[in-house]
Amino acid sequence: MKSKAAIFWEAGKRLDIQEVDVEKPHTGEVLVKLVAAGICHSDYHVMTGHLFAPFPSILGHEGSGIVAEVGPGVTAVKPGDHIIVMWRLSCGICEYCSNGRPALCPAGTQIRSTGQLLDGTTRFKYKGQEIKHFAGASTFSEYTVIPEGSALKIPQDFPLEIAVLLGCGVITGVGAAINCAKVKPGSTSVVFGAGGIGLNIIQGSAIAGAAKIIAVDINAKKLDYAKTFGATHFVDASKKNAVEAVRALTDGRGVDYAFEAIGSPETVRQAFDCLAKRGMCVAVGVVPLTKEVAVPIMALVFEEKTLTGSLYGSARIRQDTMMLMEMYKAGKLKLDELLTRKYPFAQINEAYDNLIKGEVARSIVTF
Ligand code: PAD
Ligand code: ZN
Repeated sequence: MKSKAAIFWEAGKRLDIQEVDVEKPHTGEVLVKLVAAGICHSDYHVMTGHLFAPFPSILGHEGSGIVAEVGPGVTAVKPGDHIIVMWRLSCGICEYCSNGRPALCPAGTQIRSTGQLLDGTTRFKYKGQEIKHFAGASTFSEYTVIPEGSALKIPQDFPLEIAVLLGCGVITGVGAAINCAKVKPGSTSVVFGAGGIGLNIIQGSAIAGAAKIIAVDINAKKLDYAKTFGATHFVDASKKNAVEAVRALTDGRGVDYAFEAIGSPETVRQAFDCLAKRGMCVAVGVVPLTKEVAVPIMALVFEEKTLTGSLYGSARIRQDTMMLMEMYKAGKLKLDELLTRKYPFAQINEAYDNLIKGEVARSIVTF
C-alpha cells in the first residue's frame, strides 16, 4: 500500500515527505494507521547527526493509532484496536524483562541498531529503494509496520491525540523521577531543561511529593510552563550561573535529586554539581554517544553522590502507561496542558523548527 511518510535521507537534511510503499505485515507484525505522532527532541538528535540511526529511514518514535491489519500469528491486537507505539521492543522473558526493565531488552537494542524488523528485513520502499525503520516505530508515516510486541493496546475511549504523549515524553519524565530516582516526599529536585521531558520530570517530582522543585532553562517561556507542572523555583541559566543559583536556593546544601533533560555533557556536569551529599543525578537527555562526562571521585566516595541514567523512564512500560492513563482520568496527571500545539503532518519540519525555537511544551503532528 501507499503511505505519505517523512523520509530522513541523511544527517543535516530536512525531513522529506514522499509517498512510500508499505509492505504487508509479516509474521508477528502489525500494520498501524497513525493518528498522531509526537515531536520529541530525540528524533532531532538523529536529524542533526548528534545521535546515530541507520538511514535512509522513517523517524518518529512517539505514536498512537489504529491497527489496520495483523500478520500471521498475531494474537495481542486485532484490526480496529487503538494502540500506542512503544519505541523499545521487549521480548518479555529475558533477564531485563523479567526484572521489570523491558527498555533494556536486547530485542530493543537489535531493532534500534539495525533499522530492520526482527526477521532482518524492512517494510518500506521509496521508488524501489529500501527505507529503514527507526526503533521499530517509524511513526512519521501515515502507515507503519511494527512488531506485535511494540503495540500497546489502550481503551477505545481514551483520546488518541492525548495517548500519543504517553508513548515517550510523559513516561520518560515521570518515570525518571518515580522509578529511577525514587523521589521522596519532602525532598528537593532540580531539573535542567523544561521541555517535553523535563516538564514531566517536574510533574513526576511533584506527584512524588518533592517539597522544592527547581526548574532551570535558558528560555523564560519554558520556566512559565514549569510552574504549571509543579516547579516551585526558577533559574534562568541564560542570566546566571545555574549551579550557584541552585546552591543559593538550597542554603548551600544542594539538592537530593538532579535531572538533566537537555542532552549535553556540560549540563550533566552542572546537574551533578548541584547535588547535596548522598544526592542522585539522573541523565535523561541524550548526550552525543561518543562524549564522556567526568565527575570528581571525591564527590562519589566522600560524599556518596550517584550519577546514573534513565532510559524510557526506567519503566515497566505497559503497566506504567496504564497507570498514567488512570492518573490522567482522575485529574492527577497533566496532559492537556502539555499539548501546546498540533500541526498537520505536512508541517513536520515547521514543528521541529518551533521545538528548537523553544515555542512549545510538547507538540504533535496529526494524520
Ligand atoms: P526539548 O527541546 O523539548 O527541551 C529541551 C529544553 O532544554 C528546552 O526547553 C531548552 O530551552 C532547554 N535548554 C537547552 N539548553 C539549555 C541549557 N544550556 N541550560 C538549560 N536549559 C537548556 O527536548 P525534549 O524534552 O523532547 O528532550 C530532552 C532530552 O531528553 C533530549 O536529549 C532527548 O533526546 C532526551 C530523551 N531521552 C529519553 C530517554 O529515554 N532517556 C527519551 C526521550 C527523550
Ligand atoms: Zn522521545
